[in-house]
Amino acid sequence: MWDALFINAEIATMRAGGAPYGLISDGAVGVKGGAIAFVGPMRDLGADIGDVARNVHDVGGDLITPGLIDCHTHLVWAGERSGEFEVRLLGTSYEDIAAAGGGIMATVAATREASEEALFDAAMTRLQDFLAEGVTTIEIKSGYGLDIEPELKILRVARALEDEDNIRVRTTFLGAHALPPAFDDRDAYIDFVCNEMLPAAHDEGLVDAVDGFCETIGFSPDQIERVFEKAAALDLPVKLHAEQLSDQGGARLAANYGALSADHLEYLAAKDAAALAEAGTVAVLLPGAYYYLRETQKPPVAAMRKAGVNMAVATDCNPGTSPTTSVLLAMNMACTFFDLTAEEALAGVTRNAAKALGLDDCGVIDVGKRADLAIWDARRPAELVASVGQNPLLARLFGGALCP
Ligand code: DI6
Ligand code: FE
Repeated sequence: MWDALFINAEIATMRAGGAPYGLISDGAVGVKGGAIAFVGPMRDLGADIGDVARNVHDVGGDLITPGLIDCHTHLVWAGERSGEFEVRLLGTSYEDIAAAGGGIMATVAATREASEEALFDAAMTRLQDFLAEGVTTIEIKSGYGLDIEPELKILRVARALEDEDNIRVRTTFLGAHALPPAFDDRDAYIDFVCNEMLPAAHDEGLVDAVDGFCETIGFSPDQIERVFEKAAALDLPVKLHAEQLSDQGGARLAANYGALSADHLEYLAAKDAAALAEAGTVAVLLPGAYYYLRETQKPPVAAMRKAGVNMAVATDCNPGTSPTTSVLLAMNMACTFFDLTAEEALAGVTRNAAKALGLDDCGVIDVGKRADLAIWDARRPAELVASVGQNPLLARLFGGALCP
């Protein structure tokens, strides 16, 4: 039998291929040993639920979804960048600020200065917002250290967050995020990333995936390719910040390397959608960065949909281009700005977000999957997507345990 049973629920299982949202009305979810042991209509439960009687939760028609997954964040940083926001309002571009040594480098300077404890506390405060919105898995990138010790510090903090709270953390090494001041040659820095930083982080067991910033103000496709080669040699999956500010062909490169995801993609050429679909590379849409940079170029969502690309949605939580901790807001923006359907937005933070992290034990409600669930004060899945700045979460279940 079950450790706990949730009855009278509207269940958005997010299983692909069936009813919209994989919806089960008048449903029940049974949990055992941290996994889902039953999901289906109440009428399939049978009469024998007696021995879990104390752990039967009647949710009275409320909505249950998979726990949400944010598959792209830069959660661990120090300092703040409101001054940049002010000058951007007056017309200075994000690239101009980067060229003048601000932007990512401003956060790198503050993050290098900060102690591991201070970084942990700041990140933990942000993490609470994610938990409050029903997030059960979060990806966290390094990339604000850009030297061995500070990169390791960020990744250690990310791992420590997982130890401390009821959350699953996937770490991504983003050494190839920007050129640090100690280097004036991008190729030499990439050598350092490949030969020293990435191996050091990997040796400590701190890396689940490897990412890069393929951009005029970041690194060229050739330089990123060297990072991907090193990742392959270490048997680590790759992801890429691609086509955020210009079309560099990064998404094609990512697809060639069988990347888990290509992220941003505002400047993706529609014809390149096919390469992502073929490789099974998830397109991670980050509408918060689009909004905050007041971008006008939109990712080619219709072409990606037509090509059969799996699309995920994430916050990109970072101090410079997307200072938000709200997955629900990202879902809404993915619809209003990028024309996702409400169902695509919810799939983007559940089923497809799991794919973008290479996880196949979460992101849908199905027998055998982890019992990571969110219970909402809502009757229809679209309610989660349709509101702005509201949070109807009632409860979060992590590995079968109800979290406070
Ligand atoms: N693209 C982004 O939007 C973040 N990193 C990246 O490669 C922003 C990083 C920052 O401005 O701090
Ligand atoms: Fe990012």
